[in-house]
Amino acid sequence: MTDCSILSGYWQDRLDVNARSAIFHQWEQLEQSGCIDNFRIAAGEKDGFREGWFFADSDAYKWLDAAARIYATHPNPRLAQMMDEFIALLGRAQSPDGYLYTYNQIHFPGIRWTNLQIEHELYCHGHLIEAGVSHYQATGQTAMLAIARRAADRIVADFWDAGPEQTDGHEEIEIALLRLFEVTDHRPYQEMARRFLERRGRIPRYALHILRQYADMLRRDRLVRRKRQEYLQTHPEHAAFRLAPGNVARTPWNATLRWYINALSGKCFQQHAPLHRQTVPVGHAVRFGYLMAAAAMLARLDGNRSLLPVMEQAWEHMVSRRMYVTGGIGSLPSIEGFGRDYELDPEYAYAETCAAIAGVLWNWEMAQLTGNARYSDLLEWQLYNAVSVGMGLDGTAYFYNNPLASRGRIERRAWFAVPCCPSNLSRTLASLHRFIYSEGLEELQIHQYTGSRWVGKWGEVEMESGLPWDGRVRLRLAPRRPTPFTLSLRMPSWADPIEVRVNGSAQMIPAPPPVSPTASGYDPRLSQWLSLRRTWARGDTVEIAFGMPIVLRRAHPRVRGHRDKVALTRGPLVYCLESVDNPTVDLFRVALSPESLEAVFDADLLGGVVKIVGRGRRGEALTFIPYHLWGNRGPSRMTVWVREK
Ligand code: FUB
Ligand code: ZN
Repeated sequence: MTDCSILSGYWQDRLDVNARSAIFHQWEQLEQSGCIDNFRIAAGEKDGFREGWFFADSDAYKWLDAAARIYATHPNPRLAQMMDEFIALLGRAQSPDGYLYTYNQIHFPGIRWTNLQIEHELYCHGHLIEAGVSHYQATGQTAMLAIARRAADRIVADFWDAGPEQTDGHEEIEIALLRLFEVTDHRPYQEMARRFLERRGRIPRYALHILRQYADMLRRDRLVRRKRQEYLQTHPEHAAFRLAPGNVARTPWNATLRWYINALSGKCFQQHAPLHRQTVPVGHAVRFGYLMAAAAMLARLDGNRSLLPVMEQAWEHMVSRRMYVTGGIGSLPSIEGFGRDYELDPEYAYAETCAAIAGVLWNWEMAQLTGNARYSDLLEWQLYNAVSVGMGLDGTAYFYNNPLASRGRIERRAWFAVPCCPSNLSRTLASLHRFIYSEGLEELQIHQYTGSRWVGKWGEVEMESGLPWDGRVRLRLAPRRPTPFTLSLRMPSWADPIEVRVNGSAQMIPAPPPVSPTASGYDPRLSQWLSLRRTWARGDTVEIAFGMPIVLRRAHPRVRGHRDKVALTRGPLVYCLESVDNPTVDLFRVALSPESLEAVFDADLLGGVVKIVGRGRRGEALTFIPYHLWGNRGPSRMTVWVREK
């Protein structure tokens, strides 16, 4: 896991917050919300009532996954002890045959795999398995891996020859089984993932099936509520228990109707068509991203690329018509997923943090499969904007959905009734080092620019980077002996001009390819590789200067409500106006004077940022901050898109 270490700069600071604050805050919240007690109850060690959603177990597994990944780079005995104790608890809660799903174990003992479309049973097992893989990779210990394998073996035994109804409504198990295959080399895990993917979208009369599952879920939920009432009669003190509030999202008037249409057609769960026909991104955005990530992982692992054109088309469609300028996906809050082409309302934008994380996973797989720079470009953009916005500066306050405009109803919160994003974010941040370098037969690719050291088959590379504030990057190569290979550098879509010098001598930069306008105004397809082939020797240096002008991005004319509006970006960052910096300005009406804009470093603002200052057409002073930092200073209004006229 650690052939690359992040050593300095912007991401290093974020990783420190993740390791020193976020992970401990999340554990406290999991304890307070009863999520960990659910395992104690399942293990028969605590008398209590199981609380939280049926998929609550997954949040604890994602915490363990995150903790393990953090431990790999920030070892800490306290964290190790917390992990060990939790793993021991999981071992006691797990049924002897590998099954572990506290909702059924506690409320419906003996009942299994009955509501796969809605209740996330396989999704939870998937996160359990992923935690096992991460813990093993981080520590080399096998206790958690053994729990994960027992669960995976149960699934292989129960689902090997199952029908299409036996596929999960929330993809995740596929990624988990493939990750488990990667560390165990046990082929049935890979084959099981392939079968789950292959079976999707083939359930006969899906509308009827999902209605039955929905009715069954409600019936079971009513039983749980009744049990709760009975429990409260003997334990009145438990009546005070409250889950954290749900997230707040602005929804369009026809949200419920659209939920039904999406659910009955199967689109919400990517069950509307077999995978080889899923060329358009639809439905729940996290599920869609996990599905695509799993399909791409499988292609990488088994070498069968027959689905690659499907994924490429789906990606093109998403980028050109269904993605926000932040890289966020999902414009329909009711289904937490994709709307129609060009339907990108900034206030309704759901753009869940987990959906952007799914995008990162998918992009990384596509980058490895195709070697195309566009995927790493979008990965970077999503990380800096649609993912990072999910965690506040001190690691203890989160967003769930990430609109691009807020009139004051959305605030960061310590926790949510559905806390799927915080630990997902933490495990992603803790793995950033995986997305920076990749090594081919005769090629070293640099996908991301961040202060880091990489050790590979030829030797070492050290990188210093001023991003995202300053476009200067410096690489020092130290091959063990002079070695011929190609050093490929991603030329970001956002950089203009670009200068690259190898040992002081300037290199030719390829011109970006022609592209048609995207819905959002951001286009990762402009990114490409600069390939430098030579015999590299110890002490060689590459100096890069990425031009980072302030860019005024315009939405496609078919995106409603965006005419005469611009979104400001600089380098990989999207900017926004927040009322805290502009208390006397009407953010939604002010018209910008583009020629007045200037980028200024402000050491006292939000821990030190480059802000963009300028004027409105009536002389109003305007201050723009990086979008991912909004909401760190109490309640506020915010907008990314600003009038130009
Ligand atoms: O349902 C599990 C997770 O919680 C999903 O990925 C999120 O969208 C949220 O619904
Ligand atoms: Zn989430």
